[in-house]
Formats: sequence, C-alpha cells, structure tokens
Amino acid sequence: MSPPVALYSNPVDVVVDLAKKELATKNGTLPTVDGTTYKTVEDMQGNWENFKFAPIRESQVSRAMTRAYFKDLDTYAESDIVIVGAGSCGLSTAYMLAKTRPDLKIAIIEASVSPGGGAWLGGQLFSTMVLRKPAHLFLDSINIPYTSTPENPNYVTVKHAALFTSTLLSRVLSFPNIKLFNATCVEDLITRPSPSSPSGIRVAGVVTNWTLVTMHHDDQSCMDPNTINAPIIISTTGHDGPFGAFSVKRLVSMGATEKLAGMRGLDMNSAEDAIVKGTREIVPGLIVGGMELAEVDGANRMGPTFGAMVLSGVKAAEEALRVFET
Ligand code: 48N
Repeated sequence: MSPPVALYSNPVDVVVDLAKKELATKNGTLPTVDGTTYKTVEDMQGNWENFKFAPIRESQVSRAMTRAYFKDLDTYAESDIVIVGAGSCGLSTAYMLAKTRPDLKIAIIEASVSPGGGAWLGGQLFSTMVLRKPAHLFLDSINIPYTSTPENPNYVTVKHAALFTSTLLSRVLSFPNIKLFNATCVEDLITRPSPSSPSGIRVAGVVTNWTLVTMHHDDQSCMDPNTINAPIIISTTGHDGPFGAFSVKRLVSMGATEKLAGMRGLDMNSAEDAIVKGTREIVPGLIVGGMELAEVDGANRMGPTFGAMVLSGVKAAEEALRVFET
C-alpha cells in the first residue's frame, strides 16, 4: 500500500516549489516526465515513442474539481447579480455587465448541462443564424464574423449558430467575475417585504437545486441545497415550457403579479422591437428579458431570428447597472 501522497506541510513550500518548476521549465532545464523537453505541442509530433503524461493520482483530479466547485458555491452565495438562464439573452446580458463592471460578482444559473438555450438547440438546425440590424453591432463588439450583402441590407448572417453561441460563451466564461453554474435550476425566488412596491415584495436572491433533483421532487426530496443572495436578479429563462418563463410564473403563483398576458403568434417586426424596448425591472430586484418577457407583456414571438435576444441583453445590463450606479 503506497504511503499517502505527502502534502506540503507549509503552504509556502507549494509556491516556492511551483515557482522553481516554472523557472526551470522556462529555462528549458527541467526535463519533462519522459526526459524530453517539449516547448510546443508541435514538439511532440514525430517524437511519440518517449511520450508520457506527468503522473497523477485519481484523488488529485477529484479534489481539483470538488474544491473549485464548492469554493465557487461559497464565493457566489452572496452575488451582486444573478442571471437565470444562459440562453442568447442571458449570455449577452452577462457579457455587457462583466465588460462594464468587472468589479461585480455575477452568477449565471443554467438548468441544462449545456448552456446556450434556443440559440444552441433549435438555432443549430438550419445552422445559419440571422440577426437583424442593428444587432450586428453586438457581433462587432465580440468579434463574431458575419456576412452582410447589399441585396439584403437589413440583416446579417452568422455562418453557424454554434459559432455565435460558442464565441459568446467563451467571452463570457473568460471574465474572472463570472461563474456559470450549469445543470442547476432556479426553483424559487428569495423575496423580502417591500411596502413601497405594488407587488409588496422585492426579489433578493434565488433558490437553486441540481436540475436532476428538481426533476425528481415528486418522487425523491424537496431539498433546496443552495441559495444565492443578490440585490438584482435578471431572469432570461425563455418562453413558457417545461422550465421556461420560470420567474414570471413564480411571481404569479406567489401572488406578486396578476397574471401573464401570454406570448402571441409569430410576427418578427413587432416581436423584436417589443422585446428589446420592453426589457425592464418588473418587480423591484427582478429584471426580465428575452422571450420570458413575451409571456409577461403578451408580445409576439419572432421565430428564428436572434437580434432581439442580444439587444434585450444589452438593455437588461443597462437596467441592472442603474441599481449599482445610484
Ligand atoms: O434561449 P432561451 O430559451 O431564452 P432566450 O430568451 O435567451 O432566447 C430565446 C430564443 O432562443 C428564442 O426562443 C428564439 C428567438 N425564438 C423565439 C420564438 O419565436 O420561439 O434560454 C433560456 C435558458 C435555457 O437554457 C433554459 O435551460 C434556462 O434558460 N432555464 C433555466 N435555468 C435555470 N433555472 C431555471 N428555472 C430555468 N428555466 C429555464
């Protein structure tokens, strides 16, 4: 039985040791595991006979993952902003917020394992993504290439919806002040009494559960393992569906909102203007954008065009920042 892996007795040793290793590698004096000093990934090509990965213990992988995950849960238990739903609206909101205010702690909660929402799922069927101008200016801001033709001056096309969503995701996830909790469902809102608000409440956070637990409340537990306190929640959970329109439906079930007007039929022109211009704080502490808003206002749907989603995100970010600027 091999002795337990010796942990550093003094945390400082870790830093010294890592610094030494880094220096040695940079100077090319530290041989890598197989005695070959690789400098680039191309160095490995044609030299596979000596190839070996650095050794690992399985527990190190588990600890690397679990320590980071639970540290993030602890860090983001108090957040400045929570975005519910990592679809095209939620992700563009997150991008605009993190770019403008790198000091704010932003948690994104996404029920699916894979973020992207309709831009990832339905958006990829015909693969090319259409965005009506002026949404192309958002694509410019995150350097997504698109095609614009003189015969179709009112819209642009991104060659594949996955190019849009993966680029936006990579920009968002690169911000140090953003944490994405995917496969995690918001299953309730934290509220506080607010006599000055017509609904009598203000929203002050979210209650979450792992999505697999949420899906089995009827036959397992109703445990809510995690809450996140935040002064601003931005809900972009999409139009009604098994998970969609979550926050606005919860406001109705808790009696904080009369009833939802319900999303209307498809009409691109009226839908996209209404969603962007209507993005707003609908009860104190809760901003709603994207297709979830269509359920509140009775806006039309727009079908397979995504300009309103990204610009609703631009507006949702502006609405949220108003709170932090006052
Ligand atoms: O993409 P969606 O559904 O929502 P939006 O508003 O970002 O974009 C809408 C867009 O994809 C369309 O529907 C297009 C434009 N078509 C319109 C039309 O005419 O039909 O993303 C919402 C995300 C999804 O990824 C869900 O998994 C997630 O929100 N979600 C949740 N995440 C956490 N907790 C919840 N309770 C929850 N509910 C939904």
